[in-house]
Amino acid sequence: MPGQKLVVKNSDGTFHNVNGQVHGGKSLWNKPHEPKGADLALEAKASAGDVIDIVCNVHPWMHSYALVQDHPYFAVTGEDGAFEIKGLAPGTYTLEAWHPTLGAKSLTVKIGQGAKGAVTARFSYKP
Ligand SMILES: [Cu+2]
Repeated sequence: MPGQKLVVKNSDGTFHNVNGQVHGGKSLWNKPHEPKGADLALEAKASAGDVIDIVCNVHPWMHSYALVQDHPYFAVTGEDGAFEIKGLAPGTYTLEAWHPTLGAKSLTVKIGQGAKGAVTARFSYKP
């Protein structure tokens, strides 16, 4: 969320760097992270809706994303694609599913009192 710090841990016995930038834009940080070093608490000067690309330049396969939201209702899917968002009041919501390559999908979801249900967002991909 805007103003929140991003904590990065390095429990590896290997040096990394933490290089973050707003997707396609400004650089936020490029910090060394010593093997088994202290946690880094990085201030993300980003706005709701921004996607932060976080890479390690030592190990190019290390790449993650942080999506900045102006509300606490979000989840990261598991390996099976499942997710859960708790604490929503009854109402109608827009659920946005985001994938770094396939983009975003928006779905309208109605939540009833005490309701628990399932919603599926499908992405298509043509190689
Ligand atoms: Cu690394």
